[in-house]
Amino acid sequence: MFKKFTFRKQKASSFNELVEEAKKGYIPNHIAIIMDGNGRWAKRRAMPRIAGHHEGMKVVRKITKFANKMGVKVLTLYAFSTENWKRPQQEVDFLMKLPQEFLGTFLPELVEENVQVRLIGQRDGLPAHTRESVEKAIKATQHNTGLILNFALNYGSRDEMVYAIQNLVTDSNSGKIQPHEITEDVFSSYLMTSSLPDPDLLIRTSGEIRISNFMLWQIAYTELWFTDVFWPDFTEEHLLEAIVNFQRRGRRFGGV
Ligand code: V0D
Repeated sequence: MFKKFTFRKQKASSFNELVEEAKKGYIPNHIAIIMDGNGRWAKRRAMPRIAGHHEGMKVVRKITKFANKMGVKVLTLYAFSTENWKRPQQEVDFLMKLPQEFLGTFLPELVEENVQVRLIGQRDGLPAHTRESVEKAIKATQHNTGLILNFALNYGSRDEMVYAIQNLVTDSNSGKIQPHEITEDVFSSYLMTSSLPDPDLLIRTSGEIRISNFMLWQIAYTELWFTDVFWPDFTEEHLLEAIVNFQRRGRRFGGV
């Protein structure tokens, strides 16, 4: 009479199975992340903002490892913007010590995992201790061939473009380049990301739906992924979710 309900055994895919499945598809070469929500994460726990930043630093390590494991080539992390100097001095001082702390603990691990550290942003504006520890890591990892871990520190996209124009005009005035020779590729080569591919996927955490002066030129064709998750709560599962969603989208770069 009645058709018996048949419960087809739903195979509960483990996280590792989902990872292997995703790896069969197209993995974005370059993922950029705006690591937002550290302060709000702390406030929710009645903790000082710096506690959120510190927790966020641990997530950087976890996500770097996972991106490397997934076969991502470049991971750009927006750690400090040109606007962030407006924050309370104490908070800025704390943030500027994070690279040292991070590298003091994890540099051997990055070397071990063949990660290459890079930096975009105006180095001149950074405190000497911050700049020196990052430059030491860049040097120690410059020949590594695995994931490029590109930190955006004291970075602003408009600032980057103005700086590019200054150098371009200097080269034009000295006769190194003619105006008609300036193409999109030439302009790109004057940006701080010159040796990197454009991001395929940009992720912003914590529910803000803005770009906030991040890689404006470079994200012309980038897929955008916004999540409500605060950066300190961001996990490998969340990154996998963003990658799987990316794989489902058809990218046409303006074609059909
Ligand atoms: C605070 C969330 C790692 C965003 C992550 C100076 C805000 C934790 C670094 C880091 C920050 C930078 C360069 C480097 C090694 C590590 C970092 C800053 C903030 C701003 F070579 N986390 N992190 N830098 N936060």
